[in-house]
Amino acid sequence: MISKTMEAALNHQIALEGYASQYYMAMASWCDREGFEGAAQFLHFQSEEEREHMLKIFHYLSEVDGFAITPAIEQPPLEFKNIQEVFSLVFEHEKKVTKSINDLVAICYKEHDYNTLNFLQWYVEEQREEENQARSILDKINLIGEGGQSKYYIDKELTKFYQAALAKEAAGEEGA
Ligand code: OFO
Repeated sequence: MISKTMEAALNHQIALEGYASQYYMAMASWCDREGFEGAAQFLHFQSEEEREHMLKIFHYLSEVDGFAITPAIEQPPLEFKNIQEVFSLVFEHEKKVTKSINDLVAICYKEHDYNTLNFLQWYVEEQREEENQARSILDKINLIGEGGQSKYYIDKELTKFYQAALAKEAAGEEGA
């Protein structure tokens, strides 16, 4: 049986992960319209991942006799200044999620909820990777700069990030 405090905190996380999925989907659509095909593929992939993160907590709550709340669909921003802004926002959002996961871990200690603490270890690791990935993408975008063919090269790099994410997912599935 999970405490009401922990249940509420996990439901808050469900909403945050769900919003990340919507947010990245909106960014993917913007990228698609602006001709950033690789970036759009990458962001659609991330959007799916965030939905999975949301569902993982959803199912966990049911397993521990909690009540998982389906979050409202909040309209994310639809327009962005440029591709730099898109990935700065991704990075900011991932940092926000990391902070929220750390807060959940702190609640686990406070409540002596070692089941949930154990469950959250996966998220701690995942956030380290996702924050690092977002930072690497931003570094690449900044390195390429704003020259004539920069959009082309940025999108090429994003295609590589997408392919690496796909490969990582496939390797995880084989190992499972
Ligand atoms: Fe990238 O946020 Fe989920 O955990």
